[in-house]
Amino acid sequence: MEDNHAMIRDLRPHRIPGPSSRRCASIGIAALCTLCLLPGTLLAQAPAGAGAKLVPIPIQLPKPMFEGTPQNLTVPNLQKPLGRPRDPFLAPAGVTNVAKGKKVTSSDTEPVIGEIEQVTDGDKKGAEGSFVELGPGVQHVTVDLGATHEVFAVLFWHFHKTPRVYLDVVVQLADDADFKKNVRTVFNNDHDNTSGLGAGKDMNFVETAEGKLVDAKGSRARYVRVYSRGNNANELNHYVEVEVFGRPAK
Ligand SMILES: [Ca+2]
Ligand SMILES: [Ca+2]
Repeated sequence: MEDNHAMIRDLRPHRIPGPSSRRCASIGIAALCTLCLLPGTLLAQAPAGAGAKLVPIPIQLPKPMFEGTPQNLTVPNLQKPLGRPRDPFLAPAGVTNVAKGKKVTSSDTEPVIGEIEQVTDGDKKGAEGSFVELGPGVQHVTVDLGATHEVFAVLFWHFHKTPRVYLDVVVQLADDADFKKNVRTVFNNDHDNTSGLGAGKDMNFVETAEGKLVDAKGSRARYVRVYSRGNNANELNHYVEVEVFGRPAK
């Protein structure tokens, strides 16, 4: 009997942490449950149209004109080159470049070199003869998609013969050719509002054969406009190509 009492006494201290251990276990289970809920939470935050099959947009890149990371570019707020190919950009299956061959207008009606039609002619080569040169200062090109489209991405090449940074780049979508109706800015790196379109928070970037891809998030628009204000090498503005990945709006 005495041995049994001794055993019970010995057991008592061990019982005390019991409930606390169970509390710990409960907290642990609660934490696990919270973790289990997280994927559901993330799904709830997925963009509208979730469930539709997303595939990489069919980008065809031109041949690079230079290799490696550009050096000695003294441009503020400059995005560090990725050092590897850009990740695929996903959009609903069937989204294509709807800008190809479409009508283009420009703030410069008499380009210094080339023709404004070159902006959507499908030629994306970096060589001489494959870009249009617009005058100095703030200039833009506007692509008319011909009808309202769901726009998922705007991809453009100013110039990629040598590494360059074009200044005060702004990309806008609108319902009308004059950019008065339902204007939306999807990219703006004019951080000090030099061009008067509003101050933007996007970073400056080095032009390469990959072009600059801007997420337009499926916005509905007929007109796509890209602004710039010269580049780090001269005051002129250039365009090799502007592509708009989208599909006709239903
Ligand atoms: Ca072109
Ligand atoms: Ca500026």
